[in-house]
Amino acid sequence: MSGGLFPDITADDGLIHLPGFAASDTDALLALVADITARSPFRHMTTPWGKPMSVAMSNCGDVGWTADRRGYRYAAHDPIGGAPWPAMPELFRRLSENAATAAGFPGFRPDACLINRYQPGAQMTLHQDRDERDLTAPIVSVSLGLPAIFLWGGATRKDKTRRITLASGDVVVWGGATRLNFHGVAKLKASQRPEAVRINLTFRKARA
Ligand code: MD3
Ligand code: FE
Repeated sequence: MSGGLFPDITADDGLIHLPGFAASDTDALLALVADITARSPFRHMTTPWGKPMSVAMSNCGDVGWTADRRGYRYAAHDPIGGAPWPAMPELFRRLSENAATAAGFPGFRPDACLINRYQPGAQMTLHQDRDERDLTAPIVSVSLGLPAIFLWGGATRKDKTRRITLASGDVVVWGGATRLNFHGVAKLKASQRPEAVRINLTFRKARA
C-alpha cells in the first residue's frame, strides 16, 4: 500500500477518490475475502419489503450490517450460523485507516466492514447509509475486481447523480457534509470472463 503522501487525490464535492491506493494489495485483500466468506458466506439478504438483494453480502469486524424483513441493523453475530462475524484482518484495518488519513480524516477506527459482491447484472439502487450511530466518522470504500459505475447523488433522492468509474484498487472516502448523500451502483456489465465479479469493501464506524 502507498505510504506517506498520496499524490493522486481528487476531492470533489466531499468525495475523495484515491485511484489505485490499494492497487498493490488487491491479491492479498481478495485472499482475505475468501477466508472470511469461507466462514460467513456471501448471501443475498432480503429487504424489509421481502425482495432479495442482487448484491451478495458478508461482513467482518465487531459488527456486521444485515437486512431482513424486520429491517436494517448492525449485529455482532452472523444470522447464518449464529457465530460472531470473522475478525477484521489487520491489512483491512491498516489500509482503511491509511486511506482515511490521506483523505483528511485521521483517527478513523472502523468497527465494521461490509463486503459486497456484484455478479454481472447486480446493482445497488440509490440509497443513504444511515444505520451507523456515529455519522461524524467517514466511510471508506475499496473496489476489487471488475470496474463499476458509482452513482453519486446529493442530499435528496431527486438531486441529479454523477457517474464515477471505480476500478480495482481504487479507494474512495466520504465524510463530513456528504456523509448522508444518496448513492448507488449501476448494473454491472458482464465481462469476457463469466466468473469475474466486483467486490467492494466498505469500512464503517457503526457503533458510537
Ligand atoms: C457515500 N456500496 O454498501 S461504496 C453500501 O460500491 C454501498 O458497493 C457501494 O453503497 C458499493 O452501502 C458504494 C461507497 C459508499 C459507501 C457508503 C457511502 C459511498 C457512500 C455513504 C455515504 C456516501
Ligand atoms: Fe451505501
